[in-house]
Amino acid sequence: MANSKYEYVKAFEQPDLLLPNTWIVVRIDGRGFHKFSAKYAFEKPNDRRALDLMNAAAKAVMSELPDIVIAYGISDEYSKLTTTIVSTFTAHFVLLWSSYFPELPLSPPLPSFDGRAVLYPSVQNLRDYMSWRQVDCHINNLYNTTFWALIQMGGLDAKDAEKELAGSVAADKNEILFSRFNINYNNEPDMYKKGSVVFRDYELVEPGSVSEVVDEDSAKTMEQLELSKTQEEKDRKRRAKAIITVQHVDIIKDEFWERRPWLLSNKP
Ligand code: DGT
Ligand code: MG
Ligand code: MG
Ligand code: MG
Ligand code: MG
Repeated sequence: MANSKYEYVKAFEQPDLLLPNTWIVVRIDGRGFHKFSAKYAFEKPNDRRALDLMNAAAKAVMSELPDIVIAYGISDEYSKLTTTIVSTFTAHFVLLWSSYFPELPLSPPLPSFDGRAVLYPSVQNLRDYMSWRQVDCHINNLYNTTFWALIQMGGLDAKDAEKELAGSVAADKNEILFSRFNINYNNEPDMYKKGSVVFRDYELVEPGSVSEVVDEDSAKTMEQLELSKTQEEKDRKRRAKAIITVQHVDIIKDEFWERRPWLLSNKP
């Protein structure tokens, strides 16, 4: 293409580098979803359809981008590892909207998401990040469940409900739910209490076939490098074919990760 006097603007494109050997977390969050959820009258505090739609969009993104290892979602946010593109999520969210809200056609302002990439250099950092999101999910959901019970079942207005909960600890909220509204928080849906984890569940397809993970290329001959490239390609294909599952389980304890060694096995 011919040069033009305008071409200098290309120099403004700065390299946007992430670091090798780190876990890339891309956190996606609905923009202005406070208003958006009011516009479409999402049920409070949790709207099953809205959360199912978020999960469906996350699943679609993972099928399209096989490099993504795991995704975790709560409320209007979704955390994804590796080079996800927010727009893929948004595109699927919009495409799938009518399956979850058949009675409510979308109209402007349309849903959009912001995304930020954060690099975590160790498995411990990454696990702590995931734990942080799940703890947040628990704290927020216990608060919101109690807050909305006080309003919807207890007849309080928002201000009084907020006052009632000021300074309360988890045990107080459990007690309010149980003694006043006969709600045992433990019996609330796991999706609301624990959020949603999206990952490839190889156990469901080919048990035991995922253990050989390509190790560091550094000390290898060219031939071995060729081989590991093919292996990498194979891994990629297998990931693309694997079943993607959405589960509402504890990701803070070791058990989740120990049972699924393929999730964290290819980095230091
Ligand atoms: P932002 O992210 O700065 O653009 O602003 P927002 O308004 O998206 O705020 P954020 O992300 O801190 O909070 C998420 C909002 O979405 C919050 O107002 C609650 C709402 N939301 C998320 N999930 C549900 C749901 O299932 N039901 C209802 N009613 N609201 C929800
Ligand atoms: Mg935000
Ligand atoms: Mg938001
Ligand atoms: Mg949010
Ligand atoms: Mg491009």
